[in-house]
Amino acid sequence: MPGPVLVPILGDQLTRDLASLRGRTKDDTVVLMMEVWDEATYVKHHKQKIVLVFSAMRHFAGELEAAGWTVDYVKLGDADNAGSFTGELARAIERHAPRLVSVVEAGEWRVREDMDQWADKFACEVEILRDDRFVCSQSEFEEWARDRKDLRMEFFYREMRRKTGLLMTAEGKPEGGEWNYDSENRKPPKEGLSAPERPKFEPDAITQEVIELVQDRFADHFGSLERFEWPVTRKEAEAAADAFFTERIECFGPYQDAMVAGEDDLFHSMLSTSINLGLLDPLALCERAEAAWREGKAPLNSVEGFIRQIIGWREYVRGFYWHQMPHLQKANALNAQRALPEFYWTGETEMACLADCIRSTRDNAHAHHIQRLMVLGNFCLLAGIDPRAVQDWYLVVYADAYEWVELPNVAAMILYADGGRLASKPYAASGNYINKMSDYCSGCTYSPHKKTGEGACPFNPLYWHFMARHRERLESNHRIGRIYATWDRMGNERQQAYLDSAEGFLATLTPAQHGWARREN
Ligand code: FAD
Ligand code: DLZ
Ligand code: SF4
Repeated sequence: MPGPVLVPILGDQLTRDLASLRGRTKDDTVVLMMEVWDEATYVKHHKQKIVLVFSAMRHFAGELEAAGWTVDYVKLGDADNAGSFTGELARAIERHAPRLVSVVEAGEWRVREDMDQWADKFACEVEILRDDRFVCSQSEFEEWARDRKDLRMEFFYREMRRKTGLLMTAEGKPEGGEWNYDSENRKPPKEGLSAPERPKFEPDAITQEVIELVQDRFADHFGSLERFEWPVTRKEAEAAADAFFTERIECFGPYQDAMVAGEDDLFHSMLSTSINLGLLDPLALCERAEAAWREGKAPLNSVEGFIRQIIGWREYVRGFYWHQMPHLQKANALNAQRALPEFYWTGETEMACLADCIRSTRDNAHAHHIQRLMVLGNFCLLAGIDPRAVQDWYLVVYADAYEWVELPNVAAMILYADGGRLASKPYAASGNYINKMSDYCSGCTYSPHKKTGEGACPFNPLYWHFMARHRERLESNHRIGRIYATWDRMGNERQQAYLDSAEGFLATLTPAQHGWARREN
């Protein structure tokens, strides 16, 4: 009798519509799910991320079993757990003598490199299937990127709109006449701006068991486990999506870039953890957003903004990741060498904006996009923090972090470490931007209006320090080069005051002491 088909399902592939399950028969298939030490520790993930992934895996395995599938589930604490996907697959092959191993390609380079060895390593046949949960295949992205010097998201996004038909007229034009409604978005927060509370999901017995495991085995990892409120099943994720589409999408567009102290979610969907795990289908979410607009339940600027984040940015960074790997991990076009400051782990800084973003990161394993980009990221860019240290930090601290999405956002979007393949200019900003888009500055020791010296917002001198040290590279950039006319007009004394203030501030930074960094293989 030929053996069954063995279908390994990784922790971020939690959907019954996975290519490796589709078309399989239940009596001829063994699903393999593995909690392994390697994945839980290749960086010291935030405790909530480990709880999220293990709990979602355990719930998904239970749902498959209830639907009649045979699931071989290896828990972290099982005796003889080999600690790695390859080691666990070897043991499962011994147990089940499968005729075929059928797996969907891993999202991350690190895991895919291991997976590519499986066919040679094991005696049975191994097939690696394309992950068709993404709208754009890698070959399509490569085709689009071929011969393009700059890989701008906006043009890629228009291709995805045409491909999916989302927000397109019968004549093939963008609905409303524009591809993008950013001019109606990007509103600063009104005084007292606050959003309806999103649904919070109480840990059930399965999640509670994982929380105890994480408290026991991962006590030295970053982050708080006081609250754990993430959806861990498809049903919960759908309830989270329902709440977004009924209560928050209307203001999503206008306040996409706003920041309010203590308002950790604002009008963001908070769906990235569920989308990345496989609990929600990204295209179905976009279709739902479009339907809300067509039914008059949500404005076009919000709906277009949401769809752009998903079939634009999300698809684009994934294509960019595979297009630029493995060298993207080491890219450092601006030669940034400074150590990450200790306060990125402790939140102990007098800069109110950074303190609030780090608090939210620690408490929720989440910060919203503009906090990641224009506060946390902007600081690392201006201060010249080593990209590897910044990458590791972002990979550790967010519950939605996987390298395929984290790395392009960090290396290329915030740090310009790719030299401008992704962004047409560095996202560099002074305190003025943060003051305009948030209420942080009113509660800060520093003043955004003071440019240099005691009490000046550190982003102000750091901004000019950054511009001055990268003049050679940036002066010819048509989107930012004009800033040097302002710098030149300042005269030596003022310029020196900026540079001295920045140097003085940088000298106060304590380098991170913790051993949070990526484990060396
Ligand atoms: P919303 O604001 O509601 O947006 C809707 C969806 O669009 C998100 O759920 C997400 O799937 C997608 N999206 C939005 N922006 C991006 C983007 N820039 N790249 C890819 N997808 C996007 N997102 C991750 O999923 N994992 C990461 O590790 C991650 N790291 C980031 C690091 C940096 C430096 C920056 C600037 C952004 C990063 N993002 C990452 C993108 C974005 O910040 C998060 O997707 C978003 O904050 C998740 O919250 P939300 O679901 O409420 O998003
Ligand atoms: C993030 C994560 C963690 C912490 N642990 C596991 C695990 O033990 N088993 C598993 O299958 N997946 C885990 N994941 C998600 C994987 O890291 C993710 O599937 C791969 O990185 C994708 O390449
Ligand atoms: Fe942040 Fe500067 Fe505003 Fe303080 S003054 S909150 S450091 S931008």
